[in-house]
Amino acid sequence: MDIAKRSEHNPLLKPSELKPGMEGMEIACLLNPGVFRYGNKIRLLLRVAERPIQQKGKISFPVYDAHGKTKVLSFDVNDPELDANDPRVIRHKGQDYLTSLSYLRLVSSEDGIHFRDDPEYPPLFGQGIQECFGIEDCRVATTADGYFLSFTQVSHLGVGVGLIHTADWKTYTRYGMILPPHNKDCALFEEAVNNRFYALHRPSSPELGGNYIWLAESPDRLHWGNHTCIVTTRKNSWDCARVGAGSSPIKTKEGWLEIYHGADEHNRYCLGAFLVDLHTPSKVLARSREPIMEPVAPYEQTGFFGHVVFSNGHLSDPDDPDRIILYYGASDSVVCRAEFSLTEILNSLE
Ligand code: MAN
Repeated sequence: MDIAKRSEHNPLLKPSELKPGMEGMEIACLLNPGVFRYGNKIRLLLRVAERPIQQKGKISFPVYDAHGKTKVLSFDVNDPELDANDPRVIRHKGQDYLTSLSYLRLVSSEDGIHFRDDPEYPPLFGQGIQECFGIEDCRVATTADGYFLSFTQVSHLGVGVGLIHTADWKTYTRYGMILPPHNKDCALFEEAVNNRFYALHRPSSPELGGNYIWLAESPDRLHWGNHTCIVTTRKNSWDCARVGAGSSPIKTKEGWLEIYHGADEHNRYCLGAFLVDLHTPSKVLARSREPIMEPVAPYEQTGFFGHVVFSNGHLSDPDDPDRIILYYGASDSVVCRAEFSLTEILNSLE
């Protein structure tokens, strides 16, 4: 059951509509934005993935070197040591690389539909060895203490969760890696519960366990403990291979509502939801049996990586508390918008 009302303006943003942010590169994909309001505007913190214009017979992609300079690595497509079956990652001589390098870029809108680059706010690029393959999929938590950005840090050392704080989108405090590899999909609760901060996150191990959603607790948003697994994958289901949190949970009378993504064995990404207790967030009260959104529109089915709807950002409407405005990446190529009724999502949970 798909209960999303897609915008008739979809896709809102395509790679060809923005100028590359890195010299000599093209934008390969626009993906999965963080979403927030600031200065009377709706802002998206896009994940922009860039790479050099591809030459026939080669796969070329940028990485940062030890001095933070971009360098391009290039492999011959016929190299017997190259595994390039997934357009997102390649393996060469046992080492994994990404086929593009992502950074975060702020675009602004008055109406939530037409977004423009905002030169006042420079992009955020990866820094240091732990981000030498880039930074991705940033969640923006809007709190009484400012904005907290939780995002994926990617390097040959692994994939972990980084944290940045800002109050004005011009000066940033980088706290480094708050959750070590392998971990991603970290969404912070926007307010404390019983004087503790909470976050959803997704550690994964290749052997025991799986790609499950966990809850963690912290006194300061930097040091996380009391980790508890709360949502696992389900056999023979749309979310049988992987689940991961979207953005900050939405506070409702019935509990904290989280919109999450689930993927199956064919890497088809859908959205579902679950509800946790307002006072004991480790207690899951209800969950979607069927997805609330599936990749059914043409732009969700074909692109850089087809059959993907992936969201890590949404807004509530201050004038209509039932309305959720969700922004999402479709086919890992374009940025789109859809609306949901909160009541409809809650009623669909089991
Ligand atoms: C992973 C991440 C996301 C991406 C999906 C689908 O979960 O890299 O950014 O959208 O895969 O490819």
